Amino acid sequence: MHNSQLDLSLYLILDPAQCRLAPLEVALAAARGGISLIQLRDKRADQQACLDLAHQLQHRLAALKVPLIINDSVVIAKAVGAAGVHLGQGDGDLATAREILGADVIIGRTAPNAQALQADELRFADYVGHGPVYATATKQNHLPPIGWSGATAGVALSRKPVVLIGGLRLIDVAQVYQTGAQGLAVASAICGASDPESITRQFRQAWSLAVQGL
Ligand code: TZP
Ligand code: MG
Repeated sequence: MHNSQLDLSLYLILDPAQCRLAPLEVALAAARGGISLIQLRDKRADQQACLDLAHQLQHRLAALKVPLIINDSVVIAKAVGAAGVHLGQGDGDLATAREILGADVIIGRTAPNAQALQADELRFADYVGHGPVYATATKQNHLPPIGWSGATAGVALSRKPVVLIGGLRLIDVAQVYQTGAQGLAVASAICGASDPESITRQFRQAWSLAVQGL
C-alpha cells in the first residue's frame, strides 16, 4: 500500500474559516511551497459547498501529487476519491472506515492522550495527530495543551507515526523534529498568511535544516 510512503513532515490543515485567500488558492500555494500533505477541515454547515471544494481540491492536488485527506467524513473522502481521511475520537470507528475505504487509503486518528495513543483500534490507522502542543483558537473547546514534554512523551509512546498539532509556528519546527515526531500540522500559520507559498517554503526549509541537524 502506498501509505508506507506517507510523508507527514509538513501537513497543512486547510480550514476555510482561517483562510485569507480562497481555500483553493491557499492549497495550490502550499503545494508550490513544498507542503507534503493537505487535510481539508471544512466545518461549514453547507455540505454541498464542502463536497464541491473537496472535489476541486482532489482534482487539482492529485495532478500535483499532493495527497488530500478529508477531515471527519468517510463519505466525502470516498465520494471524491481522496487519498485519505482523518477521524477524531468522535468521528466513527476505524475498522469501519478501513472496511469502506480499503487498504490503500490513508487513515489518520486524533490521539490526544496516552490511552488514545495505545488504543488497539490504531491497527487500522496509518498515523496519529497528537496535541494540542499550544493553546489555539483554531479548534473550539480543545483539551489543555500538552506542551513539549507531553509531545515528546506521546511520540515515545506511539506505535504509529505522529504528527504534532496545535498553535505551531515557524519557530517551533526544530523542536517538533527533536520530539521524534514525523512532522507538524499547521492551520492558521499557513491559512492566515498573506503569502502562503512563502511561509510554506520557510517551513519546508526549517524542517530540512532540522533533519540535517543544522
Ligand atoms: N486539533 C488540535 S489543535 C488543532 C486541531 C485541528 C488546530 C490547529 O490549528 P492551528 O491554527 O495550527 O493552531
Ligand atoms: Mg473530527
